[in-house]
Amino acid sequence: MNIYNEITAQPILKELKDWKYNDSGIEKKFVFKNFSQALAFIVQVGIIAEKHNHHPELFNVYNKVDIRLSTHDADGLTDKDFNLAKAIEQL
Ligand code: H2B
Repeated sequence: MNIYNEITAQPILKELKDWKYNDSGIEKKFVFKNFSQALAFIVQVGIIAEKHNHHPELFNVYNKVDIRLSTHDADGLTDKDFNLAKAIEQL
């Protein structure tokens, strides 16, 4: 399994709009019209996460959802995180 750092993550991050490297993971902030839309998004992300057997850190306040992806078992950023981010972008 490839482990990426801030430098090696950059070419892949170029294809992931607004995802940023931070502290051995990648993160993005999503903003919705209201809580209901934010919650629907979280549910969709959860379904994808289960399919991938790879799980995000989620933080929600009203219409905002922050997602952080890192691979806990590898203690770093891996292809699993990029694959899940790409799937989330296709929602
Ligand atoms: N999600 C994330 N983000 N990192 C992991 O290392 C991880 C996971 N490991 N989901 C999986 C589940 C593992 O614990 C199970 C046993 O497959």
